[in-house]
Amino acid sequence: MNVLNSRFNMSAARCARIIVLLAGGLLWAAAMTWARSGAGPQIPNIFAPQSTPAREIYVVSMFVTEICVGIFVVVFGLLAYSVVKFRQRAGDDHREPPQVYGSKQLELAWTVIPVLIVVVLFLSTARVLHEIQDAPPPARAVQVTVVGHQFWWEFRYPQFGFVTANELHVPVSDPKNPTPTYLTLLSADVNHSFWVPRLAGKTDLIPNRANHMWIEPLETGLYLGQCAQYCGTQHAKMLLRVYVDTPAQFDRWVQKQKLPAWRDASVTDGRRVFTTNACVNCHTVTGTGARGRFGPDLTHLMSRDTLASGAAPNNPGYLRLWVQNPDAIKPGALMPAMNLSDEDLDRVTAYLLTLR
Ligand code: HEC
Ligand SMILES: [Cu+2]
Repeated sequence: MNVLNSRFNMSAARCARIIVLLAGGLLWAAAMTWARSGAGPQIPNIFAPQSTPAREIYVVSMFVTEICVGIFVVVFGLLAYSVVKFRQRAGDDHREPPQVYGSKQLELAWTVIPVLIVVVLFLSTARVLHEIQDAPPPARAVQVTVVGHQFWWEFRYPQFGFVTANELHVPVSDPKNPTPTYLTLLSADVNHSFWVPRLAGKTDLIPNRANHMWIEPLETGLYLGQCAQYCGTQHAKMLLRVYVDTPAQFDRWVQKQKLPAWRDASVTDGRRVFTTNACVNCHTVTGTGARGRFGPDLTHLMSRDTLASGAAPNNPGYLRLWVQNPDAIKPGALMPAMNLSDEDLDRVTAYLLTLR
């Protein structure tokens, strides 16, 4: 019986060892693939922060990780040492080893050291929290009000007096002359969460409450993010795109956004389709009667690269498909299919395409 048992134990131990090795190998392969894909600038890689708050969070999290790895190495080292050193040997007398009770030194060591570690972790975290949450906006800061909607983002620029959607433009910040962007986060319906991993931590958008956060991107480019709080069926297609522009690009973009909608005489028919349908109840196009707020502002629709919060590229084909049947792109989106005739669909698409 005993022989059987020990044989069984040995094969179980071998199995466990193989499983651990396999799992380790898989983890390693996943980490390598992930690290390689993380090299692209567009991947929202939390290990490649590009903005002051994200960097501070990264530094403190690495510091915490280092301490934890240190603890792990010490504890595991001691454990491995004892397992090897005090293993069962041939000729052991099987007596209990000497027991140590009430050693002041030991008790003190394993109380004081962990307390010190926790104090260090607490203070370094509190410092970063304070630096991020209590940073006063400098005079040159850009202010943006972000309103979360099911399932898209509204961006208001109160300093410049215009509203846009889904694609946030901000200037790159020069540390010598910082131009961070301060965001006021509101919600029109349910909870959402603003998360662009390379720019800052995530902050929720909660109905009847204004939350605040800021970003200070230090390099130009496109940064991707995502609504990080489940908000309904199309939550997964509530993507965020932050374009970090040079100051000159940003100024040019702002000047363009401030203009009323472009009026093109060749699309009068399409404009009529738009203004005589319910589109105007949900969408704003400045300079026309359309003042709806339920859907994205369309005044400069064609200045955006994507449609419906990153759900599709903004090109004539997808634009027509969207107006014909939003569910084809984003099932459960809160824009109804408007049942336009094919001709009206062509006309209104031609009109939308002039909204540069
Ligand atoms: C009941 C309100 C409602 C009506 C009516 C409506 N829309 Fe929309 N529309 C929305 C909402 C909400 C969205 C955002 C959907 C999303 O991204 O989840 C949207 C998105 C859009 C977009 C994409 C905007 C962007 O920035 O990505 C276009 C273009 C558009 N609508 C055009 C139209 C046209 C043209 C009509 C009329 C034929 C129309 N809409 C009628 C609510 C409406
Ligand atoms: Cu959301």
